Amino acid sequence: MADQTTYTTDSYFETQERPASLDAEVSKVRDWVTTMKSRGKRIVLVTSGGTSVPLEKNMVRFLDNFSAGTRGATSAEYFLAHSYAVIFLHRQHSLLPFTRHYSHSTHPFLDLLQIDPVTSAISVDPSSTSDLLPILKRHLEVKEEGTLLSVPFVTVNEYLWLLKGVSEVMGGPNGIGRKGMFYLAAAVSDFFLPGTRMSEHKIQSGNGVATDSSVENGRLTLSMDQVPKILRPLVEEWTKEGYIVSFKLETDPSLLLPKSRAALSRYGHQLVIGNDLHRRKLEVVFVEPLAGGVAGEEGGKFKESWVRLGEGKKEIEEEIVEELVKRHTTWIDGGKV
Ligand code: PAZ
Repeated sequence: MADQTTYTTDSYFETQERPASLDAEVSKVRDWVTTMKSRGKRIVLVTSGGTSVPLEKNMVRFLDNFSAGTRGATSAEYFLAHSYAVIFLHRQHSLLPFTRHYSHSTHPFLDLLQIDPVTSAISVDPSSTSDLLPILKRHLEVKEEGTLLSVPFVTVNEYLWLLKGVSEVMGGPNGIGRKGMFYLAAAVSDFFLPGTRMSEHKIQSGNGVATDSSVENGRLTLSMDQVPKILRPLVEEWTKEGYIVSFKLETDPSLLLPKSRAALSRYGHQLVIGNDLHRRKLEVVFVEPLAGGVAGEEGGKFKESWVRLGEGKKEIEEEIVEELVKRHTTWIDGGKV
């Protein structure tokens, strides 16, 4: 197995380390799904953020990508507004629903606060109250209802194991069936360094003299393997009845439609949302299978519809989620979308 470069999902899970906390996380998800199901809820799994690809087992260095989790966190809020229960599978420290409005350096939370000079009591600056109030109200309501389950991961390996575990719960015999949706917005690495070739400790440069097998003449060489295409077992094995939405990100706009169509033909799921890196907050394209639609090179027939940030809407996710809820309703009713 040491020289393997392409993995099936089975050979991946047979050879790559199972996270120690996996069973506890999946068991939490199972209990929560049972509760939400007993309340008659629809459940959406939202995946969000980037994935880290460790270069060392005691991870000091890693490869990563740009995703801050804006799409996932924003969409989760709109799904909650449509009365969905949300499993939020996200990269640790990426944006979270509700708190995203006051995160990091763009709109820091401390800037909302003021101190009374006499009593030292802390309060919200009145100029911020009208923005904060509806967000805080929704945050507290959702907490009270327990309809948002947060599941963090860091590495691509943790992501893959959790996606499998959560999907098997949602799609299993006591799962949520057609009332489940999968909204796969995380930007998942296509490449990883398998455990067998990963340095145990921090890769040493030895002050210019190579001390590690991957460093020669001061140059670090990485040889990475392909992450298996996880959509196939998701669609074919883990959750046969769920409504599955994957995302396709491209930087060359001419690839957006062909690549989205190719993904749909290959995996046979319900919808691919194509987005261009620079225009992703303004427009996305829905690509769906359709009898009588436009024939692609792959032989399948597709319907394409653009969703654009509309007048009076602050965020494109509001429109994306509105469209998906309609399609999911048709899916639940057993009709063709
Ligand atoms: O996290 P973000 O809002 O900055 O970006 C969202 C996104 C572009 C990562 C997402 O919309 C997406 O396309 N995810 C899938 C990427 C891919 O694997 O092709």
